[in-house]
Amino acid sequence: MRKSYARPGGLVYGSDARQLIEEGRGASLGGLSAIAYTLVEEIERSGEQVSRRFAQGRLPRQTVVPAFLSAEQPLVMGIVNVTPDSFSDGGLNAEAERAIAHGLQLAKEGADILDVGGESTRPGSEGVSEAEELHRILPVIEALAGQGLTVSVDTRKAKVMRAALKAGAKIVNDVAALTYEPAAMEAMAEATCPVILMHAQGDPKTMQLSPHYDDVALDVFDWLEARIEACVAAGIARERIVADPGIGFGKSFRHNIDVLRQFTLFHSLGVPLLMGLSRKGFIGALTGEKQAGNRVHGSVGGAVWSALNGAHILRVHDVKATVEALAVAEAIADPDRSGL
Ligand code: 7PJ
Repeated sequence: MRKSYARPGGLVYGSDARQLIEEGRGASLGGLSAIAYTLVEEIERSGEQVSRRFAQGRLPRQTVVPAFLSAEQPLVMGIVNVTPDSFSDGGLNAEAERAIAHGLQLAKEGADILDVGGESTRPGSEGVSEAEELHRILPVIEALAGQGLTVSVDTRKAKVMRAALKAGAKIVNDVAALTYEPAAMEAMAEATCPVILMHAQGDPKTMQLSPHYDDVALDVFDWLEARIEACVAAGIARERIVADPGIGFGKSFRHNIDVLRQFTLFHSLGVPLLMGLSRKGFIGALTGEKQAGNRVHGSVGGAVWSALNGAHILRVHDVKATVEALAVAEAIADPDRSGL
């Protein structure tokens, strides 16, 4: 089967971007006002053959940025784990009280969204029961949403999604892209909130054993495209969907690098994009930092790369470091809009 893909390239920023768009020689990347693409890599895949060439062109579908996102710069989603076995903070947030305090701190540091999760999906981890997951996260969601903060819930389970929305969560973030159980899709079809669909190959327990792709970026693209179409067919409006290539979820070191290098490909999905690479294993492999909690500098490098490639949401542990780094990159790329 033959299939064509389009990956935006020749990226230009700030006033240069706006000028090129006005002159009709560039188009906005992912609907973001300060990034333009001037070229498109036309990728043709037929069986095992992949051909690529850069040309002047446009993507088939232009992303419309929904109201809950910014068309100017990426939103920072701060991670609030309520899992005793969470790998990156050593279970520090095991108790709701600590998680709430942590969430409030991240909000103070500039997080736009707080992603509350009660089930670890790190490689090799076992799932938790619905009851346990709810017991962990509901008090945290209630407290943070009660403070007027925007909360997303990181879960694969329908019951947890419904209960979290009732408790005040405004976004559902699902690392299984609504495939964990049919009821998850039904729950989201009945809701009206934004839904983040993340790609994974395999389940958390076994996904890192032997991940395989023909072409990782194209395969992940096809999978996300199919999930978006399935969700739309099930009654979830396209404007509610955010896509995420799922760094570290059934991907080798090289797979992760290839997905990040070609990240702009995913703008062809026509929906906003989330990037989550904070403190993940490939950052440790690149920096030599074995302790997940010490991978802040490498993670910030990856976050800035993602922002410059048009990510709409960055999911991070280290909010202060990320917000400061983004402020510098954004001010240089677009000083007029940064109020300088
Ligand atoms: C991700 C996630 C991610 C989205 C986790 C960890 C593992 N949700 N939940 N994207 N990762 N959307 O934080 O390292 O990359 S849990």
